[in-house]
Amino acid sequence: MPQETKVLFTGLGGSGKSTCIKRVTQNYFDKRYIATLGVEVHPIFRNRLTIWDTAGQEKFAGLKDGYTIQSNVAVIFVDVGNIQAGLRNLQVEVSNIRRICGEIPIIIAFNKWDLYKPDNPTHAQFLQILKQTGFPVVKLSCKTGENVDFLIQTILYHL
Ligand SMILES: Nc1nc2c(ncn2[C@@H]2O[C@H](COP(=O)(O)OP(=O)(O)OP(=O)(O)O)[C@@H](O)[C@H]2O)c(=O)[nH]1
Ligand SMILES: [Mg+2]
Repeated sequence: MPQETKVLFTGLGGSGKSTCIKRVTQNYFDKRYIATLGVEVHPIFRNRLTIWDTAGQEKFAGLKDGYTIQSNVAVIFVDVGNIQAGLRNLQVEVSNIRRICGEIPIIIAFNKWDLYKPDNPTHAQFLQILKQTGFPVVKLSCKTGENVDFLIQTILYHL
């Protein structure tokens, strides 16, 4: 693992990046939505990882390229509740990451898994599309806590 490991959290506004950090650091689900302004930097895991939690909302994302520089791994959040927009955004995120950071590992965090309905054909179809990207897909819920630890393990595994 590089000495200072920079983990980029990216994805649309409201996809759950900041909530994920609260779940990891405080084991707490925050049901409020307070949009991140620019970026928040969080050392976690005995300072082995530094998560850069970026703003998903376009109006706060002016310096996004600068925050992305020298990331060692990127986690793109896609929200079950906003799946179509999340998928469209995925392509934008991947090309930005490739342009700025080259061939770093990319992980898809399919968040708000508590909202996933297996009998909803759209949900199942989108899960299939995400898997076909070839990136590791972690299905997690920051609300219930399901697979949040597994996301961290997946990040560590890919470093
Ligand atoms: N049902 C459900 N809601 C969630 C989950 N994770 C986050 N949320 C909610 O989604 C909303 C947005 O969460 P944030 O973590 O602030 O989203 P963000 O990606 O940081 O948004 P920006 O900072 O604008 O980029 C909040 O109301 C959270 O409570 C989840 O797993 N399930
Ligand atoms: Mg945020």
